[in-house]
Amino acid sequence: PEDQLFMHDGGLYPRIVCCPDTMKILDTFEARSDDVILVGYAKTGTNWVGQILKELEAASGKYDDEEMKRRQQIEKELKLLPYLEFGDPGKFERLKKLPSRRVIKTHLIPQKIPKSIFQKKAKILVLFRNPKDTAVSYFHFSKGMSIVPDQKTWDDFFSEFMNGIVPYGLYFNHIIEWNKYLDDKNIMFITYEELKENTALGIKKLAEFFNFSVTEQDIQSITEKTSFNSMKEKSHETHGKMGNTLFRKGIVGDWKSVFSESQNEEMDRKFEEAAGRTKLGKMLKY
Ligand code: PPS
Repeated sequence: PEDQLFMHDGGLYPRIVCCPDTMKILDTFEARSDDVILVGYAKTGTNWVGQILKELEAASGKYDDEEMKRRQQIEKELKLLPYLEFGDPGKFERLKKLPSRRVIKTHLIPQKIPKSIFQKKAKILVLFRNPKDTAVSYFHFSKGMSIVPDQKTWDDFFSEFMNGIVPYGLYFNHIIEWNKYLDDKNIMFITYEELKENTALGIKKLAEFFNFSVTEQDIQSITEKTSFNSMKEKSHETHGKMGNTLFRKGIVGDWKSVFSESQNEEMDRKFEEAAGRTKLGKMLKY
């Protein structure tokens, strides 16, 4: 495991994208009060929801073509990897040059979220997905990316996932920890399933929460632009070779074709024993 994962402050991180020196200085990240923060455990749909937020920001900012190009150029030059914890430690300096409103994504557990995000009262969207589909998505991704050690079969992966021996640790812990923030007015919780069921409505709720001023028409167009098929079609442009692994199926309930009866029981039991008892856990019924 040392090859692919490293331990920092009690947490496991993927070496392929996270650097120990960056993890050490996460708290030097300087948030702005108007930052748009998206938090979600790996494979919960963070690329999808991140794109929705970027589209909302652009529509709300009413940037003309020239301004849009200027922003894209700055972003390109800054060479910022897509998650706060990814890349070299110099990124926190470079992030200061990114024009507002910045959309910042992370897979981190709340204890590791840079403190200035809370101090500046930046709004945070916390995304969850039912743990079974999350595990299946993670398995396919880890095979494609070799970010998890020795994941040759689904059974191996299932066992590691249930024991938290995967990047970002045990998914259930994220639920238990975020549950403590349920009453925080600066934090909104949403599920992948809810967003899938009625995407336009979900996008509308996100716009209201982050105070994006958009029209019904904007919401319709963002719904279309961020559909699974549209994002998959563009994935070579946006994600290069990784596109095919990342935009896999984009559906709810894929776990049913993968989980064995006993794995299903084990997950139900362990979920009920831990995260399932929390209020947030009850929102994630699947
Ligand atoms: S990562 O690698 O942790 O950043 O992955 P993440 O983006 O969080 O999650 C990947 C899963 O999200 C699905 N996805 C989508 N679903 C619906 N609509 C859209 N537009 C969309 N884009 C990505 C993606 O297919 C992964 O789920 P699975 O189940 O593997 O298909």
